[in-house]
Amino acid sequence: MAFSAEEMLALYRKMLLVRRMEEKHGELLASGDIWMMGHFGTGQEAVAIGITAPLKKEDYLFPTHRGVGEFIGKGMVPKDIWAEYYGRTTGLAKGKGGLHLSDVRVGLMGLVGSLGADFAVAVGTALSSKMRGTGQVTMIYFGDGTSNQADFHPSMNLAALWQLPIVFACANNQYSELAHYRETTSTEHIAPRAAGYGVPWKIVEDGNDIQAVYAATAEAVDRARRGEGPTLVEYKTYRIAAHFTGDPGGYQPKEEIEEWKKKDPIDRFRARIIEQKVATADDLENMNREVIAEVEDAVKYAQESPWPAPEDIYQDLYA
Ligand SMILES: Cc1ncc(C[n+]2csc(CCOP(=O)(O)OP(=O)(O)O)c2C)c(N)n1
Repeated sequence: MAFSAEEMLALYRKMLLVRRMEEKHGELLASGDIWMMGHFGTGQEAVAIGITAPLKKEDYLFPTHRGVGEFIGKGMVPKDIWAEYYGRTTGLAKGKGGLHLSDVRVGLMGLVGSLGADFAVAVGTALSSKMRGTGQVTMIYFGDGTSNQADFHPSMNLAALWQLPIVFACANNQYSELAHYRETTSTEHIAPRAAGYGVPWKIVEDGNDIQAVYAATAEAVDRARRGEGPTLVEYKTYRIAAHFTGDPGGYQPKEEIEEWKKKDPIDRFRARIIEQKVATADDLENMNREVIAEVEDAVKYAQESPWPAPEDIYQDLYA
């Protein structure tokens, strides 16, 4: 499977946008302009953009807390992200969602605070689309740490039993909060656990290669769409960023971080684009400038948006 030149550039632009969005978030936090903390996905952009690329707008995606990658990938636009981060009325949740972004117009279900609580909900949307015969696929994206949450298991079981159109997409970035994978997880890999439930699985050894991520995911999404049931795909990658913006670090060996910086998925994709003469370094620098301008405009939009009124707290309540 090879991308067309147009697809390569579109995916590269999305990866850049994710990186620039998160860098800007870090700057705004440092300057005190925003107080919404972030869990950046630096180094994981190939997974976030590669897994969302085979999805259609109407497919459901249950996202993670790790940055804005899959939100951008699924089609949420920067101004809607910033308006929510800034707590303004123009946010899609009118500023009440904050970090817990959602955009149901593009199939982005809400980011849950209690990790793993959405496995069963994702089985629910998959069951719903199967019963309604809509052809929609559900994808639930989660980290290696979250795969140890209890709901993972009954959800895999029911997804297999009912042959639901769902893809379990696990980014194994080797850390769960401040603990290394080996300190928290009994098995070498996550994906083979699927076999216990009769769910096909795959490991993408190089999760920093967007083409490898895309190819494995597209196969799983197609299977689901053909009505052939669930798949679990695990992507091996690395979190170059700290766990969250208040994390003092120190538990990831410096040499390990440096090694992974050399495998930066954006740098690698950029090199491939230039090598294949899809674009020149100058073209890509122009694209970078456009992306920075897009981020700046979106931030400005949020900064200039109105604050909610105190009485708005009583609006949109279920009870
Ligand atoms: C049920 C639950 N337990 C603990 C937390 C706190 N917490 C937030 S992020 C995180 C790490 C999750 O690790 P992983 O799933 O591997 O994703 P990563 O952060 O590495 O992207 C934890 C434990 C939480 N949000 N919910």
